[in-house]
Amino acid sequence: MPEPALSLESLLSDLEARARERIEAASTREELEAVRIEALGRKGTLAQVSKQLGSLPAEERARIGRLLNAVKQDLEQRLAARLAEFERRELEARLDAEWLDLTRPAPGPRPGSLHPITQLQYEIEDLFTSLGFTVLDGPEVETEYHNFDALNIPPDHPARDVQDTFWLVDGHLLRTHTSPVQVRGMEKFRPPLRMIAPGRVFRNEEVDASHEHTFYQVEGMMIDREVSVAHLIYFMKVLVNHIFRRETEVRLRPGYFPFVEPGFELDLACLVCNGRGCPVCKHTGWVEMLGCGLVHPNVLRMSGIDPEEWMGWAFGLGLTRLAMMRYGLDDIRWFQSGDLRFLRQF
Ligand code: FA5
Repeated sequence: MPEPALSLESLLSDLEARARERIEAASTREELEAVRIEALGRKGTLAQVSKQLGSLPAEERARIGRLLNAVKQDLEQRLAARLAEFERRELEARLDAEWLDLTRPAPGPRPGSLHPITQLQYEIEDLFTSLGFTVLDGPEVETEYHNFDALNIPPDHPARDVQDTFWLVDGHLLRTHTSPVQVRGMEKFRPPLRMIAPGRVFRNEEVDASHEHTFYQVEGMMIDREVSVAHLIYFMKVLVNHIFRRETEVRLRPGYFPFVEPGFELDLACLVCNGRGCPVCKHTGWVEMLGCGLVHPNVLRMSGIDPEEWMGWAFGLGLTRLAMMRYGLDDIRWFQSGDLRFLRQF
């Protein structure tokens, strides 16, 4: 009869030793849980031993029973201690990963910024006001007279077709350029006159990488007694060098605008591809930046200025195009995309 008790005793101590070893060796909660189920579960090894107690004599049953309880308690304590250790380590790892510096200021709302075109416009305004120019504003919904007639573009003039116009039902139009502000400036102020007029213009034309239907221009005009093409070129150079803060390659070529004579177009070496050719410059290496020239005597006369006494130069700069070159942007449509990923860069 003592046989089974002895073998149960040694079985228990074997079970305990093995379970202790596995508890120590467990490296995850899952491994620990597997040991618990195997040793202490309803069908576990201790439960199997417990079933055999009934066949022992009363005294032995009590002794082995106490031993069994002691082993059970010991394993339960070891499992709980190991589990607590895992939990502590997991918590430490989480605290490390989710570390918060409570002394830092709260992030708060992200500050906004001016649109890149507005920033460039303000820079140009600052430059020209420092050179004695006044900044003028004009309406976006214009009369046909100010947009065309007063600029020496009569109704049947082919130049009207060049700038595809959005007409309104009441006979007004969305201005196709900022040149009508020249006319308004001449009507309001007497010469000598130095003015610039930044603003939004509209053209009913196909949109592509370098053409928008709605874009920005800056008009500039100077009227005085002794004004020449040399002045005009000087101011254009000052403008380009100021914006790009370095010598930038430009070319001047003859251009036709009914409101100037002679007329020129100024191109900028494409800064998107550095002149190698890309969709922005239509693979020419040059981007058309502005039109300019000496104000036509008819334009002066129509605004009540005597062309025998006064002369002037004027330019109309593509501000949106200039912004593209400034930021090396390969598509003009970004500016009006409303895409915050784009806008947050400025
Ligand atoms: C004019 O608008 C004339 N009013 C400029 C002028 C003023 C000439 C005073 C002489 C004296 P033009 O249509 O070329 O000219 O446009 C001027 C500039 O606007 C162009 O050089 C170009 O930089 C820009 N531009 C023209 N069309 C577009 C467009 N669809 N999208 C973006 N920029 C454009």
